[in-house]
Amino acid sequence: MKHGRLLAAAATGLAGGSLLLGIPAASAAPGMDKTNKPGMDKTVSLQASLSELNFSGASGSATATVKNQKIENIAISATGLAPDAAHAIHIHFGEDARHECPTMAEATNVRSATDPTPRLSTADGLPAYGDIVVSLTTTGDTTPASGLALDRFPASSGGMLSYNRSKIEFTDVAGVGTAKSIADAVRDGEGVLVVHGNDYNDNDAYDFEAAGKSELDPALPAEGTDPTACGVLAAH
Ligand SMILES: [Cu+2]
Repeated sequence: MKHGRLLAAAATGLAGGSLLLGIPAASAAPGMDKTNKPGMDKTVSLQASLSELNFSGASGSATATVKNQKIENIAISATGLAPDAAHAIHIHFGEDARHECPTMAEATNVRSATDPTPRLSTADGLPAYGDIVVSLTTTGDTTPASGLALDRFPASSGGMLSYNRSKIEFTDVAGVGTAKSIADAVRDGEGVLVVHGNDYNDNDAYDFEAAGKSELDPALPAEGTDPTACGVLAAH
């Protein structure tokens, strides 16, 4: 099974990939938001509308409730994804990021020598959305360390995916901020939801033929890690 082998590679390639995602931030100062006085119950409902990246045709929506330093619940539904494949999904944030989705104008790659279609890697999007701060896995760890654990991310079925998980704690992320500062930023609408995974050559597998190796982990195909949909989590 092609997928099975990819999943195993993803699990072993995890540590190296997440290291490469780290971008040193200038500072990790605690949030100075006046609305976040100590002792106040800080609960915010967030929504995101997911739009395609990499010409994927994917779209979707997400809702999340964030209370203090915890995601009480997050629900995501998306369609038009690479069918029957695992899709890494993260909340990204960076103090110096623009807190928005990248555009294809920021792509620094093409798919291949024979297919010059612009290709936006995960790294290409970092100035827009920042680092991984939460990995939206289906089970177990949800920290950035699980960012490439494709065996624990939801898989699409016929290109459709739905995800729901409760009680996810924000954690301190080296080079990004403390759990509190990251939770504050996400409640303030600075978190960006990114869904990854494209089947550029429509052969029903993440392979190295279409776009080569992932910049995050050379053991993974870029197809498995390039962003496919994105939306800013904002209050409503
Ligand atoms: Cu991501």
